[in-house]
Amino acid sequence: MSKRILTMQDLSCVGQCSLTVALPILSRYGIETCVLPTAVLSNHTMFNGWSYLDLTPEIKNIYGYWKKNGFKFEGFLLGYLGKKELMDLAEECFDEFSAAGAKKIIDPAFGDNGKLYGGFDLDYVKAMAHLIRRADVIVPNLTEVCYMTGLEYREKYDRNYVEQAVSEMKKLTDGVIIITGVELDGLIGEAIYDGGKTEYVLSELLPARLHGTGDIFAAVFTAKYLGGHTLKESCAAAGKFVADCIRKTDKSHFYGANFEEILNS
Ligand code: PXL
Repeated sequence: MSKRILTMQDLSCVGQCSLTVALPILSRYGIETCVLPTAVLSNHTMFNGWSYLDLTPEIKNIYGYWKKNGFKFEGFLLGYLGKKELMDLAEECFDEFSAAGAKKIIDPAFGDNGKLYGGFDLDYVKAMAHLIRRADVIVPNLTEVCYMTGLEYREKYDRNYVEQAVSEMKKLTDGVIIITGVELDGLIGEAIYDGGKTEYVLSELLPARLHGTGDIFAAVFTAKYLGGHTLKESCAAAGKFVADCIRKTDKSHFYGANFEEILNS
């Protein structure tokens, strides 16, 4: 039986990311996916300016009807939320709409390459650092780890640094910690901490980094993990999917990764 899950993130009209990535990927993997759009943007924020319709004021109204209908979700994938006021609403969503055993997967999705995405500030980071105590699995990149924990951001690092990053994250959450986009020994992948020793899933490092690949990773990971695969298997599948997308994508623009061809292959 297919799982019914909820993904809460923005809807960017142009530029593949967030909902326009999560929805097709999760559906393709057989997960019934309900959406809670947190904002509608003309385009994602790597383009030159964007409009932003904040849907925060509508969310209580949506919850009212969900309560009335008794909706429950067997999993949650949170990505780019947009406003810090949404953190309390995310917690309310977990409290009201979790089916028994529902897994909460959170991608902080507020920065990369040592910088915050446009429109975010340190108050948002602080609110996210608080929200992730509720996560069963958190999938930040090193930029997000550094902002949330205060660890110094480095371009070059070794396993010790990554494990220090894991230790800092452990202060914020009891959930599984998966640090994405970790580059070690000329390879790229994830550091996974699930209570024991930190484990790594690494594969070929491609010369390009593309916008929106974090969202693709989170969606494939969620589909696999909620589909019953192990953390390591889910990371390996998601990492391979992202690498295949990068190989297929024209790198001269910001429209996002070409995941459609991979999804259909
Ligand atoms: O991929 C993360 C993301 C999601 N949504 C919006 C973004 C970004 C990254 O910049 O701008 C609107």
